[in-house]
Amino acid sequence: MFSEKLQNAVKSAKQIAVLTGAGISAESGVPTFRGENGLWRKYRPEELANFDAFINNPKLVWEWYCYRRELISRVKPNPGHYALVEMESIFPQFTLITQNVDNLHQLAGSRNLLELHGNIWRSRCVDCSTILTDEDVVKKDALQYCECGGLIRPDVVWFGECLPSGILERAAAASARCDVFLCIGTSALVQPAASLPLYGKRSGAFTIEINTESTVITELVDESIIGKSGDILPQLVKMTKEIRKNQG
Ligand code: BV8
Ligand code: ZN
Repeated sequence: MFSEKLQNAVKSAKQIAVLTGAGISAESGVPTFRGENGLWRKYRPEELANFDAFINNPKLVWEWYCYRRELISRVKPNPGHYALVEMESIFPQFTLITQNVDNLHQLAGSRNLLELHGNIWRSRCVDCSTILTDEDVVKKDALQYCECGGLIRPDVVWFGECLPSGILERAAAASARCDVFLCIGTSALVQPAASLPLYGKRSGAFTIEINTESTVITELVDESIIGKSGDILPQLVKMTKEIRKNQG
């Protein structure tokens, strides 16, 4: 399953950077964005995941997020999420960068985690930016208002919005200093997240893609492994432990 080159890279690696997308949560039952049963098959991103759409039709957008929260509240992390938790304990420097807002990495136990696009379980006031995490706000379908009177929105990054300050810089720094860059379950279409594997590649990291199909970056990575992350990641961790144990 794993080439000699990949095994050697993992054997000597000190710093690992991992970028995950919706594909790592697919086996938990969370629909991806662009797959055939993707979340966006019914809607187009511009209709929902942007600020103007929210201001023009807050009820539709808020209901879409409540629908996704309801769905996500019923799923669990899968072996792919747990494999990354194990990987974090193997490598001295391990940075997990996720585009996902589903909180499944946190539930699985990942610690050094950068959320590029926010978190669906947090809400935020449009006017005063107060962050709300209480479950009630999350569960109600009806629009919610802050004490200041501002409309409450999901605390996620919409198209056309900048990523949370500092997060992208930390993700780029981790990508530029790692020895191995793992890109898992992303179509690599959304910027600036999709540039991170290239930072890794350009800085000399051994770049690995794990995806059920090829993507726009497949040609660029050092190793493309086609398959489900929930199958491949546990095997990658098993191989890593063996190879580094034999290293003494
Ligand atoms: C920004 C949060 C600076 C919300 C998301 C015009 C105007 C403004 C901006 C732009 C513009 N043109 C381009 C841009 C930039 C834009 C962008 O990239 N657009 C793309 C679509 C062209 N980016 C932005 O706007 C970003 N901000 O640039 O700020 C700026 C500001 C103003 C003006 C200009 C620039 C903000 C982007 C963040 C958007 N928010 N999510 C929410 O979730 O509701 S993005 C959304 O897509 C999710 O976060 C998701 O994670 C992300 C990426 O999708 P993927 O994770 O890759 O999911 P996808 O379904 O696509 O792919 C799944 C993959 O998994 C597939 O490859 C599949 O094969 C694989 N898979 C499936 N099952 C498995 C598997 N792999 C392994 N195992 C399996 N079992
Ligand atoms: Zn407010």
